[in-house]
Amino acid sequence: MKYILSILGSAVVVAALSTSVAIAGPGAAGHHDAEVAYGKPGDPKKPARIVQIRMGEGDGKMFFAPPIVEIKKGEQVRFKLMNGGELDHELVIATLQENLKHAEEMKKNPDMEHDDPNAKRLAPKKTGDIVWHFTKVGEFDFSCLIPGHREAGMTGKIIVK
Ligand SMILES: [Cu+2]
Repeated sequence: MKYILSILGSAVVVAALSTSVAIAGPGAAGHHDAEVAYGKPGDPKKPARIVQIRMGEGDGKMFFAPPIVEIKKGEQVRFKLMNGGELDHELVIATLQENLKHAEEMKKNPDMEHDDPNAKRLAPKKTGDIVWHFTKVGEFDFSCLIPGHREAGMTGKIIVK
């Protein structure tokens, strides 16, 4: 395992040197492509359907627009995220159960930042992408897990058919 990890480590260094693309570090090195209940990290080199999602707040609420995204099984999607609000926001894709659990953890550690393939945090007026490959049918959640935001309306649904 050590051997594999060191190969991965040097591949990341080479990639980082040869391009200026930031490599998002997943929680567990070596599990980058691991498939989970809602699919797996996308391959940015492969074609993807573009889905734009705007994040923001207003009228005492916080939102994702649109709040529902329909996807075909097997489709790779590039979410183009735009934070149009005045506060930091994030989008975390997971099962509803995982996001609810994660939201509780965030209340204990409000400064926890996400830099995983299924999540992106953006400062006001910033844009960013998540590329995700939806390999399994089901209904999944996307939420902003910054304390108070999900409760204020920052949650949406991904339906994979
Ligand atoms: Cu938010």
